[in-house]
Amino acid sequence: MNGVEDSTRYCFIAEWFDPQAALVRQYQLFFYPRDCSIEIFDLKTRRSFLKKTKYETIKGSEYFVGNVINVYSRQMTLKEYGDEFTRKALGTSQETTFAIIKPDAIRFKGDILQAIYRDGFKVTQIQMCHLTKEQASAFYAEHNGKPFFNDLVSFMTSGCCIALELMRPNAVMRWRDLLGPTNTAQAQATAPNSIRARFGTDQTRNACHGSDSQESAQRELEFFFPKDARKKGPGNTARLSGDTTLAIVKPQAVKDDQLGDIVKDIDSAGLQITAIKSFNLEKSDAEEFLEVYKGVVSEYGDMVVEMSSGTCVAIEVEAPQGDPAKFRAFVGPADPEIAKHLRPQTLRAKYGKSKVQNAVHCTDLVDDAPLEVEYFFRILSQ
Ligand code: 3AN
Repeated sequence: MNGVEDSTRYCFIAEWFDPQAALVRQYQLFFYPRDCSIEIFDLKTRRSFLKKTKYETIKGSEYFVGNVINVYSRQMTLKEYGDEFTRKALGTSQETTFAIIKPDAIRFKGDILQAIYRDGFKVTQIQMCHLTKEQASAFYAEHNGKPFFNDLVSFMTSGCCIALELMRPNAVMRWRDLLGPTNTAQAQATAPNSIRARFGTDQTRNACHGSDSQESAQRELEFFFPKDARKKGPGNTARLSGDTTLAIVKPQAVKDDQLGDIVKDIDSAGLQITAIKSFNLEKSDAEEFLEVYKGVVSEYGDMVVEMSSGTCVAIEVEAPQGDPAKFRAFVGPADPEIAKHLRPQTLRAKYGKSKVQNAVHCTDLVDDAPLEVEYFFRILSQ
């Protein structure tokens, strides 16, 4: 949204689930980039819901269709563009595409996520899955009958993969460019910096998938990340076996493009990531999840606001030597300032900004690890 004219006004249709009335309310939400102000109308009552107010907590880059924004603790989903002007102005600059990190490249997930961010993409949804034969066959239905189909399906079901929604201007084309040619050997010859050249093996085991058009992207996104909550995409890979612990890359760190660096650090430390999934927490979910800190930590209220202020990414990690406390030590002291002095190699020392925006939440009490993992990967995932 650079170079906007003074009078520019973007319009979105936004929804908010009103817990008191137990219904979804619809709004017209205006965003004025010049002074970062917003204005909201209730579409049903035709009344002003929020007068034009400067609201710098939400950055211009957060206004895109599909995103969840936090307006004075109300979590609003931007459902669609509210007028043609906004659709034209933002529709192409905020194009989305679909990507998969395939089973052969799962060990390079940190490097691949870093390459994705370096190329100016945002990761707007992510989930680690283990496809069934039926799911892989349905996803690649267009190749059914081709000589490589069976090999492709058995490869895609041979291990975990990571499904991604990526966003940036011209996302479909740009991701295809970054991927390089389908055949890894050709990619190495003609596009040595491409992802397939760097991380692929051959024609089928070629590190990543990318949609070939905007239509395919929308269809493939719907397959993995259905918009209608009642539809089910492939499930997550959480073990929920009592020997894992939880890390959450918090909304501020996701917005600051630190997800790739954090995943890379966890992998490089030899820790085993067993599940990954993005979430947008309601304030009530964040309150419930963080309840153990209520009345104990003075930042509780701010922690709730931060946790529900945008997309966060939950990561299930195998507890090192069966001990969640060892993972907590890797994440570091809660206060990044203290972490920088005492444990400069920890995640919070490297990526944290403040006690509340400390990049990563991890399970504090050893006994709570299975409960926290369950909260995200079973209860919230239902
Ligand atoms: P791309 O992913 O480059 O768009 P598609 O959509 O034509 O390629 O094919 C889907 C996947 O099928 C490829 N990513 C690759 O893994 C596999 N594949 C395509 N063509 C062949 C082939 N000739 N031999 C073996 N595998 C292939």
